[in-house]
Amino acid sequence: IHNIMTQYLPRDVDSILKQIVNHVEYTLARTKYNFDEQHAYQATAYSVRDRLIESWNDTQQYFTEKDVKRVYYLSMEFLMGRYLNNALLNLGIESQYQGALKKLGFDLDEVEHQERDPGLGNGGLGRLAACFMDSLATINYPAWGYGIRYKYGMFEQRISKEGYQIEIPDYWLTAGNPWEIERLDVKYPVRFYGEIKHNGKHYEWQGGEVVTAIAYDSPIPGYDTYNTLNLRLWSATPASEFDLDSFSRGDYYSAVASKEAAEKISSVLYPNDATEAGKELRLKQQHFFVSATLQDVVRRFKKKDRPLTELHTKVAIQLNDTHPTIGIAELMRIFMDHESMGWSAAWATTTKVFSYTNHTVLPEALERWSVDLVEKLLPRHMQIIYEINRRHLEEVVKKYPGDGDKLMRMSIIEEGFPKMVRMAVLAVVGSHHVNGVAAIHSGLVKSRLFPDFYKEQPDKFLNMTNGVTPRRWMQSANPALSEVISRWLETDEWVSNYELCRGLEQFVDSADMQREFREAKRTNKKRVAERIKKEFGVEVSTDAMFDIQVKRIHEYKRQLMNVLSIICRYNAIKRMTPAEKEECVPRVCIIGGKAAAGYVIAKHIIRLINGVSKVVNNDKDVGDLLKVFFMTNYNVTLAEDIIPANDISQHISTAGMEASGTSNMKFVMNGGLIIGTMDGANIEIREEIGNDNMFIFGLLEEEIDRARNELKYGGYQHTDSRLQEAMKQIEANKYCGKDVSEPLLKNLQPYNDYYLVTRDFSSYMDAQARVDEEYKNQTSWVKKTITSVARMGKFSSDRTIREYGEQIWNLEATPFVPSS
Ligand code: 26M
Repeated sequence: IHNIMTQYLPRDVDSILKQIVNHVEYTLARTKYNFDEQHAYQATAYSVRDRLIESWNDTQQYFTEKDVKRVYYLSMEFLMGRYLNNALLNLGIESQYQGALKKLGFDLDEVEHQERDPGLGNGGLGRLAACFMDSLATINYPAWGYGIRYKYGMFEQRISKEGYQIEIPDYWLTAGNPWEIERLDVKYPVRFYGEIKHNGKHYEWQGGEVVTAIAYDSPIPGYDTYNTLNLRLWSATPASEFDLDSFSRGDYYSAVASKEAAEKISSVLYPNDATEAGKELRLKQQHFFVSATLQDVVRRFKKKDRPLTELHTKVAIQLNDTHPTIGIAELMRIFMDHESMGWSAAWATTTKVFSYTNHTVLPEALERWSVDLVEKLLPRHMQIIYEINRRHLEEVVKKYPGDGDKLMRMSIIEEGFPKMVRMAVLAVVGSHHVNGVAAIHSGLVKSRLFPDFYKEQPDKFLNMTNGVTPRRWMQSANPALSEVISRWLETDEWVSNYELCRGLEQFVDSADMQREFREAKRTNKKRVAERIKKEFGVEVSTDAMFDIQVKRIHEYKRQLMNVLSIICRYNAIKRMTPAEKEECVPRVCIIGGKAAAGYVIAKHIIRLINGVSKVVNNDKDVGDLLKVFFMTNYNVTLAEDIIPANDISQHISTAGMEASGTSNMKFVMNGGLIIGTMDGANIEIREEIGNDNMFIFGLLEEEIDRARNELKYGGYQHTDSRLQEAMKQIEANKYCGKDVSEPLLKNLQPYNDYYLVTRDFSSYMDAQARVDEEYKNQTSWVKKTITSVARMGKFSSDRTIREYGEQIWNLEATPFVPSS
């Protein structure tokens, strides 16, 4: 194993040990003879951080010296997961740290488990941002991530003894965060409310409330490179000026209280995933981090003396969904009101800087803010948005005189009561490129979301199929399989060049390789079986098929269809003769995921799963043939534990509704097969690995509208007797009370079944039967998994990021090579 970084780091176990002990003594102020695992973690983290700080500073200085173009990835969410193991692997010093900690009486693995999982994101969108940071660093692109340092991340999920979800606040900073550096000197004022004045030359935004954004920086190491990027998260604090008004009124307490309010802005991550909440505080969060970021970016650009009209030659800004879209108006405001640029020059530059990634076509997820709210909170931005819209519509009118409908459709403002600002339209108008996140989704972005815009500027719209980092999702999460891959390929370079895994295919018929793949799988299943034993007190067999569906709970993801099919499987087992039971493939069904706190139906689905779990797991007739578990608190750390144990995973959204999915990629890379619909990246995975290596079922996207109408207007009613039986049992409250069963069943009535659960059900059951049949032939099964692992190269986020770099950002890879 070679790693470029080891040349530059003291790599002997003893000097590492010394550094750790030093931090125990001088950073943690503990005696070196008495510290526990948590202190060992803290000290280890600080010693790794020390190594990163040097490369981090060198990298940033190098980028500045070379005056390279940088990309700024703006995201409300960065779902980073734990840092320690990732840093050790990227730096290539894991074994040395293992040795040093061993000498101190600790096990690296256990020390790593002391780290809190920073959950500063909801799901796919936040995790994508994290994978992108890893790839940006690894490819040596000059890049920064910008976001919010929430005090409370994604809530911790617990399950009550009755089976309901409970949300616990996630104060993840209790034991401090060794991976961040507080930069009290990097701070910017951010204004809200107030009025607009014209001073004869330009507009000025005055009054209102001002908060200060403070920077917290975390180093992002790349794999096998010295380059280290920066993730800058902003925290809100009271502005330093005194509230003289309150003071002069002698109102000390309200002066202090108004300062307290500032910190609220960065206090909590909104735990919604794909449903727009429309809360004022959320818009405040957006403007807060975007304004601080743009001030920071412009300041950096202005260090060299040159006109701001050239900003786009050194700066690309990627909007991760519409959440940071207010930045388009904010940059215009900075250009015009602070930098005295005219409208045309300001707009020309702005639209060369921004690009926008759309992550969903669900109408309920598209961000819209009421004009009243934007006017109140960000009065100058509202003026600017109106002017952007006026000029934009002027062009439309010129081209399509008299076409009022077109005007309505293309307007940034939705006319209605109340009037709304459509953030997605603002993002499209203000960006040079707009991309979807998988081929089918990018097609829908053009045909469904923005057809009028696509017609005018077809080249503006691109596809950038998502990817995931093989460092975290294979090398780190699955050392057993990674070791097998490296041995057969005689290199570990596949970790940063996934295409090399193609080389595995030539050995697919080797009984040795097949055995090693199966042994790795068993290792991973054993670990999960132990976890199940500990958490549920239930013994499961590693011979059983491990069937996993983990993702946010949402109707379109159809966890309900999964649990319905589990009920059918249970009923079938109950009817089996002993001889039939002999033939039956045992399954362990694992479901996990959080429901947004206010998403009632999603919470009911969790309750039903827990009810089914209880009935099935306690039924003596069933034995090993079926076990069902709802794994609580699904997060990045839990994903790293269970994904490597999958035999099969479920990605069964209604066609056209899952923009991409990214866990589907992780599951296959870890040696499992997929049961899924023709949706999101499933389609491209099938293209890469072959139809024979997947279990595809269900209606196609182009069939959905018609099928929905048939259901709704009585042209179709399912006749699946298994489904009827399952629904009858639910109705009889066999698994849960009627508070849960009634609303769930109501949603399955033909006229209500928007997600087509009953329509796709038979096809789904057929696919499940094929899964059972194929699993009986373990040799052909493992061959399918080997072939799939070999062919997943497209889904490395390194490929994705290269495409963004070449087609959208226009970046050069800029590796820093230290001289010593
Ligand atoms: C909106 C309003 C208020 C609070 C939160 C939100 C919000 C937060 C996250 C809305 C959407 C959010 O994420 C959407 C998301 O995660 N989309 C997923 O993006 C992945 C990466 O591209 C895709 O793989 C998934 O298919 C897509 O669902």
